[in-house]
Amino acid sequence: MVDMRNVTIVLAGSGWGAANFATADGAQVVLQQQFLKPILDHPDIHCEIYYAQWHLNNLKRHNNYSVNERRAHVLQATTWLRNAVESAFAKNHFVLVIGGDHSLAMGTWSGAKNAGKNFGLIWIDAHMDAHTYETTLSNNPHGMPVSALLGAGDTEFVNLTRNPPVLKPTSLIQTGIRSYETEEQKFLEHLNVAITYNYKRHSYNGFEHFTKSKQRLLQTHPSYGVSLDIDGIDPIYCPGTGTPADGGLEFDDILKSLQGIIFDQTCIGLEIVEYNPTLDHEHQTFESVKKIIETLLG
Ligand SMILES: [Mn+2]
Repeated sequence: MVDMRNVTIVLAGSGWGAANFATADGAQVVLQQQFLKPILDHPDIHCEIYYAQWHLNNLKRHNNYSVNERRAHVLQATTWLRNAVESAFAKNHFVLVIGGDHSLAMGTWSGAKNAGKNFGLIWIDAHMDAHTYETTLSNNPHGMPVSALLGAGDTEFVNLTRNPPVLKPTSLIQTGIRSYETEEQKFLEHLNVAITYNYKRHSYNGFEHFTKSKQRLLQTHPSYGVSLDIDGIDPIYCPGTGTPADGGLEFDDILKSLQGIIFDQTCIGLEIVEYNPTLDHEHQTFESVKKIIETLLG
């Protein structure tokens, strides 16, 4: 007899934190192209699914929104997401979040903290995402979630959780990192956050590294979560993303790392972000995201 797993899937189609608003469309494609069907049809899974789309038509997808307007929209989307995941985490559901851009991470993991979860986080990304409005060059909030989760930067981002910070520095491991600014690096290295840099293909075994990171976090936390920015993966597999960077993790290592993770009782949840369908080449990212979702079942 197999244990049932309760799963809550939240599709949060917001691109307000990114330079390219069409990052919002990743959630829509995942839903409409039935990428979730293997999860929904799985005999050992009870599933709840929530969907919100912050849609802008092509005429409105201009770049003239002020920093404050975009910040307000990011707060709206992350607040909605936090509320959507909080009760699911509290009921020990496996939470799967599909973005949208990476600013949504502030909502996902603030919700986990609010639900009383004590967890470590594996952050897979080409970028550190550890800017604040003081250090940013772009003013894009998808470059700021790590600082917010560590309790630094914009007060309202930090206070998405009732008891900041969401993460202690020892609760965070970053992997795939290869594109960042000095201020971010100084901030994280000063806090002694574990960062694994990844400039070239095959520079380390991504699967082995993921396994070790998980074991390390589980020595000091009862559970862990995963934040997957698809630009952490080598862009030859996932070109459809707003800020690709050469090199990165091997796709097979990602598939092996996440294989069967839905049934891993120590894993509280996973978010998959920064899939921008309008930037894809020959459906490569489409196929990769589909495969990532399939591998979650084992
Ligand atoms: Mn990111």
